[in-house]
Amino acid sequence: GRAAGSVGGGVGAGNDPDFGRNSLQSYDNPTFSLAMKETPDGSKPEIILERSLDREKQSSFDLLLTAIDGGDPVRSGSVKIRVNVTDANDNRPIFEQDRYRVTLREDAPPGSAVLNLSASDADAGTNARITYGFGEMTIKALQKFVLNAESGSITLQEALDFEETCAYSLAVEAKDGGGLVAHSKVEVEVLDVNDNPPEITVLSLSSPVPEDALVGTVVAVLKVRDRDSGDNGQVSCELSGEAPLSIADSFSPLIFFV
Ligand SMILES: [Ca+2]
Ligand SMILES: [Ca+2]
Ligand SMILES: [Ca+2]
Ligand SMILES: [Ca+2]
Repeated sequence: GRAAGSVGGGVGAGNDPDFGRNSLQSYDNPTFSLAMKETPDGSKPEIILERSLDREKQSSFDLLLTAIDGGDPVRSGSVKIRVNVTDANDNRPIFEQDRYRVTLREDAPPGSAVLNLSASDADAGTNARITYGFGEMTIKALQKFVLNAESGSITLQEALDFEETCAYSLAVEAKDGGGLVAHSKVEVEVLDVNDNPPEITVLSLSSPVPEDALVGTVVAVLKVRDRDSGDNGQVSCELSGEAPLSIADSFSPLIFFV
């Protein structure tokens, strides 16, 4: 015989003349509806998806399908149906931070930990499985740093030199198993260490000096340089020994006067 479908506790029975002989119910869910499909073997209830699914909000639905006869007293039979939602890769990974900043002393030994990247993915299984990698970067930066694809940890691979490069910008990526990618940046600031002694260069030297040289005669012109920065590169000079000479500090070349 024919039957009417209803959802939500009896809504929508319609004007089916045979309503009452058989009826079907599912409840609790606007996501699914019941419809009766006419087939040569009679009409059959079908569960129809009414709304788009989101596994990240609800990963399964428990439905109760009840059939009621039209007898007196009414008899019914019911079956529980669980609908599981499989995951689609509809979320890309998200980095904890859009931009990371770290500072490293230039004397940090190779192998030093720089940073642990962390990204999350709302999907499930391989769709949420994240691997890390570097994006497009200078060869120099790729030589200095290494990134563990599984753990997201960045370590120093090669010694730094503040005097050569005082900052690096690392482009990092997190990719899920379905190929969606997130991007972030790591700004590495290298801190100066006093690893260079001052260098003294003799630019000119008048020796021997005649004994009748006038007081104030320039005897030597020197250049003093320190490759470090700030206080580490500030140089002051002193002269020791017994000669009647002094240092005049005229910008960078230093001049010795008699
Ligand atoms: Ca994903
Ligand atoms: Ca998903
Ligand atoms: Ca120095
Ligand atoms: Ca230095």
